[in-house]
Amino acid sequence: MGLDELKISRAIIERFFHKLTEYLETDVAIVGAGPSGLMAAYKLAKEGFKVAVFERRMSIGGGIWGGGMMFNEIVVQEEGARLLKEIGVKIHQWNGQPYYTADAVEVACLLAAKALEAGAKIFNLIMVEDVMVREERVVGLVLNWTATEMSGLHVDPLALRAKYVVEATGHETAVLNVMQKKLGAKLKTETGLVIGEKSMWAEVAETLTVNYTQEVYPGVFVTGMAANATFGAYRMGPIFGGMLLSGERVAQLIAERLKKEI
Ligand code: 48H
Repeated sequence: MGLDELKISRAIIERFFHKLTEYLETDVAIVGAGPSGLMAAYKLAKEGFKVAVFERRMSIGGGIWGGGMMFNEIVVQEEGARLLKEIGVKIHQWNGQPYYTADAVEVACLLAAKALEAGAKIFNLIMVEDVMVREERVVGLVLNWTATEMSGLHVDPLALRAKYVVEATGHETAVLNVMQKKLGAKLKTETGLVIGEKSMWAEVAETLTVNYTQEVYPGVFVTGMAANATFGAYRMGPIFGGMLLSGERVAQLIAERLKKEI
């Protein structure tokens, strides 16, 4: 039997649209497939919730791949090591001290693999350009192809509904920025605005990442580096435990909410 190019095309088109349609209504929509977003996706999907992740780039993993200054190894502390072990990443203790290294590529791949295996869906090449609101609550996301934005074409987006949105866009805080600009959204920060991240202080920053992981506006939870940027906390450099722990924390907080609603 010869291969039929039209059948290949039909298979892709039908399957993709089936997948996208299925996720137009979801429990949790996560914006950004970096370490915090992927960990949140894995934990929530494992609990049985319907989870979609939207990633602007072609590849998942966000800032993991580059390790520290393109040396593709990352460091985690004891608590972070627990989570890496859980997803099957090989870790190496450094000089008998409580610093653990892992291969950045292995971390990115296994995080995504675990999220997918648990049932989360990842949509790459799609960017979140806006949110959907009802009164003072975010109820969904507004999506467009990354290529549309890059080309500067005027193409209207599509929307999806989610019970909760996770802002996991890292340093950029892309979701909160648009909410600030278009809704004048008053966030649960000291100023009501995205405060912006501070310079490097790893020890404090790693704790604050987890402490600031919370609902920052009705329907929107912030995680990872976006939590530091939102609340004006320090940056931590290439130690990734806080990102993973924050992803785990945001999943716990949202799971508690969703369970109450059942
Ligand atoms: C869809 C989008 C959009 C959009 C952006 O930057 P990330 O890796 O985020 P975190 O918070 O999980 O991890 C942060 C970590 O990588 C890091 O930068 C650290 C630890 N820095 C410390 C320091 O001192 O510098 O991933 C965010 C993802 C990226 O893949 C973006 O492409 C994606 O979000 N993204 N996706 N729609 N509008 N904006």
